[in-house]
Amino acid sequence: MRLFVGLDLPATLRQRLALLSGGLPGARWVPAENYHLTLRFIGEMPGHRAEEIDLALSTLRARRFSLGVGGVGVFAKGGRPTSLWAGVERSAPLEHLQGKIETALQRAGLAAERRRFTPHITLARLDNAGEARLAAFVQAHNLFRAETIAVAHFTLFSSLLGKEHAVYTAEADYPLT
Ligand code: 2AM
Repeated sequence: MRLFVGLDLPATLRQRLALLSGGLPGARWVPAENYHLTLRFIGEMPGHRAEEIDLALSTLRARRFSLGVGGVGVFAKGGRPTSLWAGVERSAPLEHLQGKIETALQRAGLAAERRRFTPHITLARLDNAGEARLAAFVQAHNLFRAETIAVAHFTLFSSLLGKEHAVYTAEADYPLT
């Protein structure tokens, strides 16, 4: 199973984000049902490890919090833009939850994540998006702000890679207190 820990998003926010799709040649837009915020990518795990991970996550205690979403940005690899995303405000409770998940997963035997946590919601993968068009898109949507959302649980997702898009399934939800 390919696993990751994340936040699913309310329908109102998905609808709002979906309005950003379009008007950018070279963008493969993520379908609205796939929008999510990754807190920790895990990767391929055998079934028995998935159970240990679930157990570790279910003992974690953290508080509910609200999350601000706004702005758009681009990730690039080797100078080439690879993905377009909506920004997520960094906040102490979000960082705290992410840190607790990291600790729980390390206790369950996973190697430490070396990448810095950069909260984002991927809107599109980019193949040869023209630089000028991309820059114009980012500028046009930089003032984008969505309603603040209430985060009351986090989720262990499985991901089945498909030809067009991945299929994400919520395997377990963990309530925040
Ligand atoms: P992305 O949206 O920025 O591409 C499920 O695949 C989630 O895990 C996606 O949100 C993806 O982030 C993230 N992800 C996929 N592969 C990853 C990797 N090797 N390292 C970190 N995150 C990854």
